[in-house]
Amino acid sequence: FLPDPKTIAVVGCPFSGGQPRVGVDKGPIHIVEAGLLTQLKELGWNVQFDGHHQFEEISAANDPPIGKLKNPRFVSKVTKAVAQVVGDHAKKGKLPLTIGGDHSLAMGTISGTLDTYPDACVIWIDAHADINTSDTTDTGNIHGMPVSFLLGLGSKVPEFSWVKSSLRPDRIVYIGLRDVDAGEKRILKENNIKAFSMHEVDKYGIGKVVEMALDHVTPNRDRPIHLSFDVDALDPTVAPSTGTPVRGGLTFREGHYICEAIYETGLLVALDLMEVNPSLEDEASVKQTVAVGCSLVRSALGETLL
Ligand code: 5AB
Ligand code: MN
Ligand code: MN
Ligand code: MN
Repeated sequence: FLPDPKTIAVVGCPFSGGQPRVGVDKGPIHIVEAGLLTQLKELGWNVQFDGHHQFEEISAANDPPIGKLKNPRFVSKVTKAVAQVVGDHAKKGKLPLTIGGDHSLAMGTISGTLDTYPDACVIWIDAHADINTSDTTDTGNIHGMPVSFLLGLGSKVPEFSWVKSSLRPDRIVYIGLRDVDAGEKRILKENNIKAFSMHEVDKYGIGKVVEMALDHVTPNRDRPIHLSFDVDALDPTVAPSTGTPVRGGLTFREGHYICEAIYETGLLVALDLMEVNPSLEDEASVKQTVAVGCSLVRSALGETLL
């Protein structure tokens, strides 16, 4: 889908309004400072980086909850701008790499992808399903909801009416789930959404799971793929510095294998790396998590072991 010379447009999103823990907004700054852009150039990509995405804060005082949703105007404004930027890059034939920031940003990134490639499919790597609706959420944190907005589920929230809600339930697949709320389990079942939890990863092995996931969303291997990778899909021993760690996650190799296998399809058109929080845990953990984030991205963009 991408014309030569192949170009990555890096969109750094220092945004944390979709969840309560400070510091996840520093994720993209650390990842870029760790040298990711040079590493991608070494893989043969043209790399375009126009600086981290700038936005104006909306203070909590001016942004009271809408229903249960916290910081709704701020999240809406930032993710809408991100949708525009990602969509613009994609329409110019570039591969947008969005570095978060919290996972509410995926409302924007995937809206931008769907606007460009209406038949795109989504591969969502996460400990969580992020499919709470404005009705089912217990926390009100929007980083736990982007998928429901993209599928058009739950009560409509006018503030988010701009979100592309055209994603079909059979065009998304999950890998890595292990902390799914009761209401989310119901939504997954009711909408027949394919999900490979850590149970299936244990049972079948990651190679088979990725193959089954691809067979589900792109049986003929012809649809554009948007990969949204929440670093908390990895086990906390592998990626400790993230806001919502859950034990029993993907190993270092399982995470990288997913990225390598998706790159090999030649169908990847957009990539998100989300939820790295450099203010959590000790310095060594931060370094480790940032390094793992960079290497996941390299694997998804063509780095091979041999
Ligand atoms: B993340 C929880 N389901 O809705 C909620 O890290 C957690 O982007 C959401 O996957 C985790 O708040 C969101 C309890
Ligand atoms: Mn998560
Ligand atoms: Mn997530
Ligand atoms: Mn998280």
